Amino acid sequence: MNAPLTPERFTETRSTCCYCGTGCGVIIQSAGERIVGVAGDPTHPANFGRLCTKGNTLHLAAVRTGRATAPMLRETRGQPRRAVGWEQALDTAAERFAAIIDEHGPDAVGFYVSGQLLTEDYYVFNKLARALIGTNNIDSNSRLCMSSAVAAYKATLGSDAVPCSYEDFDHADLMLITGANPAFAHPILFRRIEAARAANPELKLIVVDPRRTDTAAEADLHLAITPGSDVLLYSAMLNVMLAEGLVDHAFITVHTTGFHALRRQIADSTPQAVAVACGVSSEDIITAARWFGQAKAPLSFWCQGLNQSIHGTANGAALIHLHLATGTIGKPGMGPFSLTGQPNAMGGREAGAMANLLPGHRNLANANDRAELACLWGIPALPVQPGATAVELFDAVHEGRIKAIWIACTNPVQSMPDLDRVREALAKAEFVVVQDAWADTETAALADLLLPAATWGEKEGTVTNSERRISRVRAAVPPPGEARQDWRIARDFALALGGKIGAKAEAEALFAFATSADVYAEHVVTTVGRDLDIGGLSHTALDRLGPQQWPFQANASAGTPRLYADHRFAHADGKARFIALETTLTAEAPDADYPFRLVTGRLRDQWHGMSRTGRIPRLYAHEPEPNVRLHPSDMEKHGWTVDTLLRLSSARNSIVLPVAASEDVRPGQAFVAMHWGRRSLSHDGVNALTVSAFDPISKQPELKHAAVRIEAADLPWRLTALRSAGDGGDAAEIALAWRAKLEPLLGEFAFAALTLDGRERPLVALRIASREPFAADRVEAIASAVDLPEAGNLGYHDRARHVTKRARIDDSRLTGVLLAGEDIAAPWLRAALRDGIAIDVLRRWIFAPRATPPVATAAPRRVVCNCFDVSADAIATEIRAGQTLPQIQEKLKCGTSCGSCLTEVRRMLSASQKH
Ligand SMILES: Nc1nc2c(c(=O)[nH]1)N[C@H]1C(S)=C(S)[C@@H](COP(=O)(O)OP(=O)(O)OC[C@H]3O[C@@H](n4cnc5c(=O)[nH]c(N)nc54)[C@H](O)[C@@H]3O)O[C@H]1N2
Ligand SMILES: Nc1nc2c(c(=O)[nH]1)N[C@H]1C(S)=C(S)[C@@H](COP(=O)(O)OP(=O)(O)OC[C@H]3O[C@@H](n4cnc5c(=O)[nH]c(N)nc54)[C@H](O)[C@@H]3O)O[C@H]1N2
Ligand code: SF4
Ligand SMILES: [Mo]
Repeated sequence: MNAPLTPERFTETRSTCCYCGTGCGVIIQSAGERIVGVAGDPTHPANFGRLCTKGNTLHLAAVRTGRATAPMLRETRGQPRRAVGWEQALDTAAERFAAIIDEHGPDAVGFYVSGQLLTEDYYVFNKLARALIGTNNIDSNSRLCMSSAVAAYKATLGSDAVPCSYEDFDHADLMLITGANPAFAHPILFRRIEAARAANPELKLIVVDPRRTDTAAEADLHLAITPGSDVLLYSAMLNVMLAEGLVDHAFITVHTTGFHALRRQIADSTPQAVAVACGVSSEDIITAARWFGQAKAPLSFWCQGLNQSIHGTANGAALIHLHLATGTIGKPGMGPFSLTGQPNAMGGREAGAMANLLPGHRNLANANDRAELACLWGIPALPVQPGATAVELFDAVHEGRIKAIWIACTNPVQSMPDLDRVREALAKAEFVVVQDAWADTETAALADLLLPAATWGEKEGTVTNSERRISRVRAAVPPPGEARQDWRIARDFALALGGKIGAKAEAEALFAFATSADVYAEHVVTTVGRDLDIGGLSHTALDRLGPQQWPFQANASAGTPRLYADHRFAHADGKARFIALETTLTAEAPDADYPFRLVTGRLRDQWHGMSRTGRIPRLYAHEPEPNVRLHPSDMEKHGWTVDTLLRLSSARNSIVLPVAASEDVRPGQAFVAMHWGRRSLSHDGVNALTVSAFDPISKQPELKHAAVRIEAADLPWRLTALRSAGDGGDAAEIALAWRAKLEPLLGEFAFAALTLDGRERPLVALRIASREPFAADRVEAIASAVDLPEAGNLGYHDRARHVTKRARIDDSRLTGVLLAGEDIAAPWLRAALRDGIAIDVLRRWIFAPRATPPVATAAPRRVVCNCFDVSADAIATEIRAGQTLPQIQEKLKCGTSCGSCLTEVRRMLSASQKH
């Protein structure tokens, strides 16, 4: 163990958290070339010093395990990749792209980038695609995330701008949170919502979510609607407001158009008429409408529950309509606030790096916008042919229209819907480039050329958060090995490509950027005179002034917290619009073949495909294993007990997961988290099942919903392998080695899950299930992959029962276990390994087929508070003893640091009061 570092021994660098769109300021603590800690930045206006569980552990993800450190090239498919120098890597890429462009035209190549890139990265990629190559085939994973919100804002308000600020939380008297679970997905914003409620007990909270999330559990009114029924709900609310005189007719007349048409369209959507389709009572709909209509300052929030829908644009618009009808926009405390998911989804929208956008909030479809940009870039014209959006992009690759694809900072083979098709597409592509910070992602596995990118803590640039606030991202340490900044990789590729397509001089002129500050300066120019005008900003200005909200014009002294204060909207006539609404529910309605409604979403402590959080053992403590959640009544009906392995099938594919009981989902619904993919499972996880149908306006796919069939998987034969990394060891490194060795076998397993656990003594856990017992040679292949061969370890073998057990002992402690054919002791052995119980206590029990632990200390536990490692059991014990929240916090410390567990602790308390 290293000696603790005193503040004098580390350097502090101010930067921004690389996870969610809250955009918290962090202070990176580094010693030499190592990041050793993080702290919240007390001066940052997004978080004032707080960080959530993920932000708090950023330094633990700043490890080398699994990082991409050198360009790797595969000359022939099926062969391994080999390390090459940057020059050769970029030259090869340029040659392949040039050949394809030469033969098939510029639209035969495409770029798929990410809301986790910095604005500068985005800008260079965008210019590369449109100005140098001459294709609009550049889209972003923001298409899976925010594009419905973008489309809804544009259609109604005329521009893609979140009109509100975080400070509005303190002035609202009603909050409506819909299709969002900020208690998990935007925890620091949720802390600010809690603070606002504490300061103003009159502040009401309505939550609309099919599930009873931690966010919903805090609500004064929770509407657990049927997935996809949002438009009906908000239309019915508007009907009530109209009937009860709660709309602002003067505002509607002066500042909007389209109201009469909408009014006609929704006339039949009364609370009574929609209650059944929405799955909630008409009384609750009326209450929600009255609260909203009577509020002086209603503030509404939405995220993926609305965006990821085949009518995501209508969902957002229907919510914005409530604000337009009541004139509650543009003043303190009110307005429609779309929560951005990724740290720089907003920056990507500003830089226009999506198929239908152009830099500076320009539109590709607008000839004027194209001409302006061509002039700024000094090129004759921009390509006109619309580019392919995410789903269309992979479809085009599948159909051979796009032959080379460049994927940067996103992991589509985990995050796109209908993954079989995505895999097939990449297999058909002639050339796949993946630019990622880590080498072991699902997408990286399919790359012909893998380019190592610098990441958080190593990068320079800017990001824009949910409230339009631009913050600096700064490097504290150099990137590992050969890894490079993303913008620089894109620039160097552009220069190499220019030489191959006869545009060397043009490329040099277009990409004359020496630093990311140069890139930013040019980005700023593209915004001047536009709604997001940041003419007054530069890297140095941001360094001097701190994070700022746009617009921030030249000579401004402060940014702009609130838009539309004068109620002049961004459409040419200055008026906001009510738009016609699509009211189908979901792409797939449950039927006799696929009777369950699958809902997908996020967990508190994991980030997307887990390439970062999935390496931090303690971040598994809150949700130790992948599962599907069903209502207890559905489980009872089918005779499924907790942990039964179930097969979930959609019209596309099927996967196996253990079941967990949850009263948070309604009967007939199933919930699976989006995080677990092939890094953790023997299959693709939930996106093997999801549907690629998308909203016709925003092109955002319906990742939230699918119809599925669920049945018992009947996989009675089990194998568990556990391995401790020892005190302070790197369990992620062990998992990486296991996965590499198991790779050839994984496809044969109906179900396998690889997870981490523990804290001071982290461990790796592998679970496999099969219909038939594995033959001895296969058990030995697994045993050797998990480093538990027969030689040198304790063993037990029962041939008749197909049972093999092994135990590894180092320094008088149990450090590894293999249980094949009989693993009922796995839970307590796992706890014993994690707690480092001395072997003399355990020795005679290791191979015993017992389900209960022989020693009191080793009980399986789920951790609720990650800061202080407080388990659900410990909290429950205090609650049973009649302790109050302050008393529990005083004793156990849970919820006193980052606060991410507070909602859950409060839920446990209120559940106990009900019983
Ligand atoms: N811990 C964590 N935080 C994250 C992320 C992460 O990976 N992990 N990712 C970030 C990103 S990129 C994003 S986009 C955000 C996403 O943030 P959120 O959108 O808040 O998170 P989700 O869990 O995807 O979905 C929110 C809720 O929508 C509900 N929902 C499903 N269908 C419907 C419906 O038809 N109507 C309504 N009203 N609700 C529905 C789900 O039950 C779910 O609780 O989180 C960001 N923050
Ligand atoms: N079923 C279902 N599917 C979903 C969702 C859902 O709710 N349900 N949500 C969707 C949403 S909202 C989103 S945003 C997407 C997210 O999906 P992805 O974008 O695929 O998610 P990540 O795992 O965050 O991928 C980011 C990748 O960039 C890499 N990386 C990290 N930092 C850097 C860097 O600085 N440079 C480079 N070049 N690489 C870096 C990481 O290792 C990782 O591989 O998932 C979508 N998919
Ligand atoms: S809320 Fe958490 S994940 Fe989001 S930016 Fe803040 S610290 Fe990072
Ligand atoms: Mo997202």
